Amino acid sequence: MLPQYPAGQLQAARSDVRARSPWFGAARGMEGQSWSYDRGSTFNVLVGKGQLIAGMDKALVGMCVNERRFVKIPPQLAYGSEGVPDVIPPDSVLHFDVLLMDLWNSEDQVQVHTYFKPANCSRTIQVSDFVRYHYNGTFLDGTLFDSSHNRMKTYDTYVGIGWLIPGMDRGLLGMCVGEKRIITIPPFLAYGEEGDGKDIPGQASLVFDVALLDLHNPKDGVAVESTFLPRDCERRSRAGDFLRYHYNASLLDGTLFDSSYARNRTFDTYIGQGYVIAGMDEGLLGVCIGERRRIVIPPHLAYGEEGRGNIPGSAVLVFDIHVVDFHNPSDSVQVTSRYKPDNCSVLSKKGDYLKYHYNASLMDGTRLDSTLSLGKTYNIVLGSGQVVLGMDMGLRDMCVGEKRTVVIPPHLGYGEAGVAGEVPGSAVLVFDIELLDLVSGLPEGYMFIWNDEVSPNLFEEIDKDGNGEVLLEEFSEYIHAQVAAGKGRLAPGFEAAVIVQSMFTNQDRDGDGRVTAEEFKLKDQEARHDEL
Ligand SMILES: [Ca+2]
Ligand SMILES: [Ca+2]
Repeated sequence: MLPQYPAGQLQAARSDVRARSPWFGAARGMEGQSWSYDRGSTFNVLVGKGQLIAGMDKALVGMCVNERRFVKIPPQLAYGSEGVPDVIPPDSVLHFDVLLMDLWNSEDQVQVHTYFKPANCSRTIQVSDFVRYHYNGTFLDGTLFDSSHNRMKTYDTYVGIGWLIPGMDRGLLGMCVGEKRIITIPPFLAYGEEGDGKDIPGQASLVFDVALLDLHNPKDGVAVESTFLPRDCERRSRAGDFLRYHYNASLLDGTLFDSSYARNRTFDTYIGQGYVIAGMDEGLLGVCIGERRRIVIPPHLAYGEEGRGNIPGSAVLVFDIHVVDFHNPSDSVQVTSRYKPDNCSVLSKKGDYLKYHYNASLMDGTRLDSTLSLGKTYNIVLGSGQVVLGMDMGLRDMCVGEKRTVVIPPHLGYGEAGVAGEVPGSAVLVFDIELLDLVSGLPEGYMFIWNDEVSPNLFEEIDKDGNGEVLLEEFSEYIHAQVAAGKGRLAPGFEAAVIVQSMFTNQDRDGDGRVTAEEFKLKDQEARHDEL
């Protein structure tokens, strides 16, 4: 340290500037002797306060950071004719090489310079908010002393409640996510005279180049914004429903960390039952099918301080979701009649043979299948398990000419598995149906019935050649003749030959290929056997 010496008159623009400067200094008047200082032990002094020799007080005025000056001070502005015993001879001219590294004024405040502001800057940092930001910390001369970028990890902290140095607590206020700022802090609002550890010397002004990535308040709840609401929204999701939805998930700074679209598969889950993070469970309540929502979830309702996978700790999450469908396990089939003909008295029932057209689609309108594209009707026997249960239910009590929309939940459709390549798992299906034809079925359990009285000599009539036994050919010929004559009816929707074969086999008790009079019995005479 240079010895203090009363300052002379000084005309200073900034009369109480403190300077922090390294001295590669030399007093060349001393036969080459010099005082030299490394950068770690700067000379810190108030300018114009008489802490320096008059010449130096004068020479420092108007200097800027990183400026280097060579200063020559005559003895009358230095140590005069007396000098300093054993150090500076009388009448010495002193030469200094001064590099200014830092300066500040006790009147200084925190300086904030925003050099990037995002278009949407609605929410800004308030006292007690929790933030995640990246920063480079430098001294006024540009020397980097710390960087969160180098650690590859954001700095995470509360703002305005003393977790930070006062200058940072103030300098971060009013900042929005995506904004970039330079915050310049005088030492008395940073680490003061003591500095901080080996990195920050005493009396250092600090410059933080800050980029805010994340912002929330511990009091925040889930924020839900509906970005698209279908006009037709009769039903909203509630706890216990099973939802299928697509989503893009990102951090507040826009970093995408997950997407169902990338997997080309919806995310399927029960809601309100803890299968997803708390914020999602809440944010998915009250949605409509087809709705798009932005759900913003604070970390305490997401993955907390720990984070998970590529989700950093304490991160706010933004989910942009699109609800494809939802249902409840207690749902039945939903039938809406879109058209009924004037005469709608004959209604479909179990066993009836139906011919109908359909368009099948998913709730989001994705087309699955259509009989119209095949150019022929779909034909089934109602209640015989030829279609999924929901369809069987949706076709009941329908008259020819009627048009319906039938919504089928997955447990009455294709279930969790779906149909590979055609129907997604757990999908709700929509069928637009038009019934074109209905052939009344036979009473339950019958594959053939008589329209009229049964002939008393039935066996003899069937046994055409009168040899006392009936072969399949005789039996088949007889049944078909009865049907053709309108005396009997086969169950509609099945192969006649198969029915006849089955009837014959039932009568041929010993299975020898012929039915005897003994074997031949009417159904009504025997409880369990059907057909004849
Ligand atoms: Ca015969
Ligand atoms: Ca037999």
